[in-house]
Amino acid sequence: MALNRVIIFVFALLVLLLDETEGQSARSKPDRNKVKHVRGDDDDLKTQIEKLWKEVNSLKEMQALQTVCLRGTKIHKKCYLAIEEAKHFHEANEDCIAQGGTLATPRNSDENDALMKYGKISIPEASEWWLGITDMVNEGKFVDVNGIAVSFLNWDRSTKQPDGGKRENCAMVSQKAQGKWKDEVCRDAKKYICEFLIP
Ligand SMILES: [Ca+2]
Repeated sequence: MALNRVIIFVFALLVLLLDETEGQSARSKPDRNKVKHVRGDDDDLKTQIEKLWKEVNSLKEMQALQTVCLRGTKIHKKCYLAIEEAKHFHEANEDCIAQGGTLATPRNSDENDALMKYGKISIPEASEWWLGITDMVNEGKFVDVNGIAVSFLNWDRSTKQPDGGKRENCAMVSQKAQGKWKDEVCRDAKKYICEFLIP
């Protein structure tokens, strides 16, 4: 498993670094410059260890999202995780990818309902949030973030959505419209929910 390999690599690196520092200390005569130098190395080592430790923890968290969904909510073999910070569509999409997922993309009305329910509880103050659906490449042809056409669409027909033409190319789900979708300017800042596929 990728995470295990990373952890083994990190510890092997730590052992090597420690070994090198100890070797240096043992060989050094205790003159002041050398002592200062070794202390400097110790500080570097400490910083590197802290950095590596943070990376291991973020990898663990990423793996947890994709396996047991510790944070967020598991629905229909997907883990949904609401993100409190409002972002442009592209930044939101990149953030989800960086965490090992994508922007939430409901594939049927069950998933859409589940997503709405979770959104209402986890980010109640947000009346709408981004979906991983856009028509920025071909106007009117809505695709997921991998560029694949989506068969389930849930536009708010009561307000004639999507109505933004070439100006609005990113889809969002609206709580006010009971889970129906609207197209919106992609540079608008909105909260969002990432989804992670889990077994
Ligand atoms: Ca459009």
